[in-house]
Amino acid sequence: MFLVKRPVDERISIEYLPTPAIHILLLGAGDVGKSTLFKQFTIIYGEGYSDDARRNFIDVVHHNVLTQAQSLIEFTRSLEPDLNICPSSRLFSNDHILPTHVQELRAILENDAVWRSLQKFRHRHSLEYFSSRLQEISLHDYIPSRADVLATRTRTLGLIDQHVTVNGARVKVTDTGGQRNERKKWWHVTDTASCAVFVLNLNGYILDLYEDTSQNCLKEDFAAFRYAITSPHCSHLPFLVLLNQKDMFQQTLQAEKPDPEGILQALQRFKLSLE
Ligand SMILES: Nc1nc2c(ncn2[C@@H]2O[C@H](COP(=O)(O)OP(=O)(O)OP(=O)(O)O)[C@@H](O)[C@H]2O)c(=O)[nH]1
Ligand SMILES: [Mg+2]
Repeated sequence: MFLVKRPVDERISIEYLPTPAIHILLLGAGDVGKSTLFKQFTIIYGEGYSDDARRNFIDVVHHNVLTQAQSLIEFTRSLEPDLNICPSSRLFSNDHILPTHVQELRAILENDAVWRSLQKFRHRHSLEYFSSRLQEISLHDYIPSRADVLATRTRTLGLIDQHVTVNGARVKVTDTGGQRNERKKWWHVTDTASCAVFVLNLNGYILDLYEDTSQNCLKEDFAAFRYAITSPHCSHLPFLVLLNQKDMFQQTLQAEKPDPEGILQALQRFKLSLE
């Protein structure tokens, strides 16, 4: 057995590995943070991200910020139809953020209504994080930092492997796609896997699912977990369940402050989302 401690913002430590070759399979619904863990394996135990490797993320960062800002405006409008924001045509017609766009983007993200809806926005972490980096991102010589790389969001399609060394042991890690139409591919690698790390997003209880907005993300996490754990393909696999995005969960609970009543209501909503 092994123990994996904490996600994104803290180091992952694998304390004990029984054999020289371990194959870890990262499973879970979409957006829970599997690829982010995969990137952390690269940073902590693998090749890391050289300048060249980080340059490959430049387009992803620009694309993430622009598309997420656009969907946030649409999302805000669905919650507050009177929203008074008209982005200039040049802002979203470009596929890159230029220095001349920064002020307008900032103004949009700082709008009160937009800020309120950001709290329930699927890509909150990524957009909130990059909103403090707009100036740097817009420069022609911008190279994403490792933190930028971790904050990017790209849906995983298929299966991606990497080999790392942990305390002298060779470990293969397989990242998988978690959206509904990706999950059947999980079975292509379960035969060789030594264990599955099943990732759930604790903060998913306030989010709607990308594939079906009538579905709650945390409920979907449990449905995906049931799908994996009851599959004959996984009957031989030990599962480790990782409750991820604790930082976002804490922020959501804190946003209900200072009213203790509010915290109780938030916990009640969390409980209801599990039923
Ligand atoms: N704040 C915070 N953000 C996280 C955490 N884990 C992941 N994220 C962010 O959540 C977003 C989605 O993470 P991914 O790792 O791409 O999700 P995934 O599970 O690989 O999604 P699929 O590839 O679609 O299955 C990214 O923008 C990450 O930066 C976390 O623990 N805390
Ligand atoms: Mg992924």
